[in-house]
Amino acid sequence: MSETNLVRLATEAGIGVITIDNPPVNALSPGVPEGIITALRAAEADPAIGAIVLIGAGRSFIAGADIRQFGTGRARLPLGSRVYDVLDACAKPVVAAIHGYALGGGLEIALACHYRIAVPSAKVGLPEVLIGILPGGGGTQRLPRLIGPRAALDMIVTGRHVPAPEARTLGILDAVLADGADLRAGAIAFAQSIAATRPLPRVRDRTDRLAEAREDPALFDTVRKSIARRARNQKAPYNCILAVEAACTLPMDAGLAREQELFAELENSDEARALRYAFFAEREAAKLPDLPAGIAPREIRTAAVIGAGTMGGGIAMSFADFGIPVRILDSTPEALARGMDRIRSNYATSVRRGSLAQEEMDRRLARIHPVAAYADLADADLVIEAVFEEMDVKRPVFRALDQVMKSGALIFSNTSALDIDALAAETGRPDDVAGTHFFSPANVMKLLEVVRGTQSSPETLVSAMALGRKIGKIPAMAGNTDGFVANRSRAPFNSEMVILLEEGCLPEQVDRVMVDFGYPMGPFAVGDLAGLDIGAADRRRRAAANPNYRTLPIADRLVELGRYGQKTGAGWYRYEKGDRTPHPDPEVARIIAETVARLGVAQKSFTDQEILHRLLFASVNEACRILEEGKAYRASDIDVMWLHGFGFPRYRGGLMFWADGIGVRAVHDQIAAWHQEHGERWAPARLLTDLAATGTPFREAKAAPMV
Ligand code: T1G
Repeated sequence: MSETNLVRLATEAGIGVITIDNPPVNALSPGVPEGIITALRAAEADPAIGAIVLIGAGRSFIAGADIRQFGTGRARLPLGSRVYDVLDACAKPVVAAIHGYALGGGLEIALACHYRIAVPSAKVGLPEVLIGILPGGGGTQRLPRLIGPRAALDMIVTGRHVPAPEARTLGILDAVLADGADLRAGAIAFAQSIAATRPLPRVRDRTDRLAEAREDPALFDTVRKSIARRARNQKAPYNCILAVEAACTLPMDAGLAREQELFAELENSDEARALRYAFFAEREAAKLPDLPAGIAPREIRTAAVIGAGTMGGGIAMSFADFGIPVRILDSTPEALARGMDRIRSNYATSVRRGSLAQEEMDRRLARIHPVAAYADLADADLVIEAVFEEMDVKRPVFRALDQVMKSGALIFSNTSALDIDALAAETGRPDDVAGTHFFSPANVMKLLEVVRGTQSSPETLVSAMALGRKIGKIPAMAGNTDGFVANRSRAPFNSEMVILLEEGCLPEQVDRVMVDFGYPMGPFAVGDLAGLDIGAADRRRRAAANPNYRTLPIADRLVELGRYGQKTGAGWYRYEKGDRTPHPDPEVARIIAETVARLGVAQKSFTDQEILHRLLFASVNEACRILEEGKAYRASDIDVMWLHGFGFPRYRGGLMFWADGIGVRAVHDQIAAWHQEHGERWAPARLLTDLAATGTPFREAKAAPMV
């Protein structure tokens, strides 16, 4: 599109209205900044124009710089001639008129204007830190001048979106229009009202709020300490703080130069490349390349959940949290009552922590309706089965749902591994059946693994993916295989971590390595949280189905001894009453030694890297098998699942992106060596061998057609 298409200038009642029109989110793609500069200069030169309005076409103001341009080496306009600088120097007042989003460079453009107004539903933010960089368009220098360094640090270091009313209170916005007001008309009227006002209120001239830093010299170190755990191994959050610090210690132009230096340190960092990759991988996962385009999802106005246990309750909350009325049923009134109590308790905890208002808790609870019979679910648009993870329990549920649910209702299962086709076969409408696998806690974890049955219709699959987005999840498609994609790719990791104990590791050593890598918790501590009895049941099922299944005697021994984890006060670790802190337990070391002696396994010491690679390479290998079997569309979908299902550190991009950083040949060669040393479980996947032979990165692997 030419600059004039991307940005156009019109004059209305003495006001020059500059409209940015770069769908879908008015990103500052090549031609957009240049177009704004051209329009500004024309408006400045036009005597018929007394003031200027900057507004976005479509659904938003400006969503920021075009993220696809980063890392491409594309030259950026030098300081002094960028759109922010031209706005800042404009001789006529410019009003930013904001709807939808003003994010990143979009908000920085608004900050370089003289005034900012918005509709109530608008949101503003500087989310650059979330993609591993920092606001490079003057935001780190202007925002502290406008709202003070403390509030500016909160926005810039967290990257959070700020709703218009709060932005008004903070001082970012000069006005928020009334509900339903026409933004363009409101902006023109506002521009007319200030057209003659001089001097022009340039943000760079505001220094009063910077006094906050002088009054609190410890401000920046306090923020650095407050983010230490969350920003572990990352650079961008700390550079954000340094940039804001510069705003409080340097004149504006020197501060802008310092901002550029700090930005340049980040743009091509591993952290930024990984976070940019994750951003686009999440959006790519929503695309179903083998389904016809343009399929409309079924409308979901009401939902139902079968099973009021931990998962069923969390799923019901997921609907209520996003305004969807949901009915919930369990096998007995007592079980249902327990489920409702758990839901109330979960919400009450959020209210107690201050993350949820009491009124909002009441509104959400009012959307969750316990019911006594299947017949009470009949007119729901969708139902999710979340009963006990046994086929003998699930089959009759699916038969009952088939009897009662209205025609066209979507019938989903939350099963984490069981055969979707077998469940669909219990109904007369297998095309309406699919898996929607939530991750615990279901109302918190973002991943929704959509599992396609052989007969799931395209409309059913599109509807399941749309449901994910509707309830704030990140949906990703999986083929119907044991463990689907997320848990199947994770299974070798879960085995290998225990096998390492047979060879000389201790749980706390493995956990330290994985926490240092960036996981919020070590895998053994996570096991204690989830319950070791659940893993043992899964191993029994797999061993019954596969005589070659590699058993885990140490893990089985703990379960035999009743050490299920936090719920029994001891598992891989010991727990003090009422305290969830894991403590290394000499009893576990004794159990390990006893088992090792019985197995006669040679002992060795491990480097941190070997522990890390033994766990993650095992899963990379399984991920290759999943791709070659056509059970996932793309390697980046597996990354999305690891980011949002297992807490893989986002600044490393995802399992496969991280493996690409090591190199497909190096990964292959190490796996081949472990194949020689440890046997068949380490046999390199065929796809891995093929990728290594051609040097093709994992993220460019061609998956087999989804089956
Ligand atoms: N650049 C390029 N493409 C973008 C984009 C961006 N900034 N934002 C969105 N897209 C694409 C996205 O990939 C998808 O493409 C489509 O638009 C719809 O997006 C100088 C350096 C605005 C809240 O970080 O947070 O400014 O999949 O599905 O759910 O200091 O998009 O359709 O092909 O997400 O309604 C800072 C990133 C950039 C904002 C809308 N800005 N975007 O969410 O739609 S760095 C951001 C978002 C910067 C300056 C710095 C969200 C959204 P496709 P979507 P949505």
